[in-house]
Amino acid sequence: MPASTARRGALALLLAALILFVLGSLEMARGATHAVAIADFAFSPATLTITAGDTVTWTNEDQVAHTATSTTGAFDSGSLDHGASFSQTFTTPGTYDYLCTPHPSMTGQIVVQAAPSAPASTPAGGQVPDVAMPAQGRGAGLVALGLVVTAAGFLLALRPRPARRSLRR
Ligand SMILES: [Cu+2]
Repeated sequence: MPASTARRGALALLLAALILFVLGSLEMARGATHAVAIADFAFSPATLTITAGDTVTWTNEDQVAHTATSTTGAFDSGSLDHGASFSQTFTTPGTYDYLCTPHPSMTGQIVVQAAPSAPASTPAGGQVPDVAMPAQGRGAGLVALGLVVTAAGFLLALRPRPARRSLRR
């Protein structure tokens, strides 16, 4: 019976869908990454507002070395040469002031806002807040792909197939 072949195909697709769902969920939980350029003896943007769980990556575009050093000891990039980067993930909401150790007049600020809890973040009107969340979007894309693969699995399982000689058992 070709039905067993179809069932195996559907199982394989279901497994693929499961993997996509898991990857998508992980991606959504991981948070976005934001870039801060260190250029012309300044941090750009000087103030960056992110969501808890997001990561900030500083990249030194100047020829001289700079640092991104928290004024409270929360993080320290150490000396960053031209082209070097430093990444820091912020999990605790708050305002994080930082400066460049060799050039203390270079200052910046990371504002970390609490991550909205999923159901509570949707206003009563049912509108999803219009916030750019690259990682969430990518994760949602994977979940959507998982849905499509699941649908394909069902179609494959339900589709009547002509008997095939070599696949018979
Ligand atoms: Cu500097």
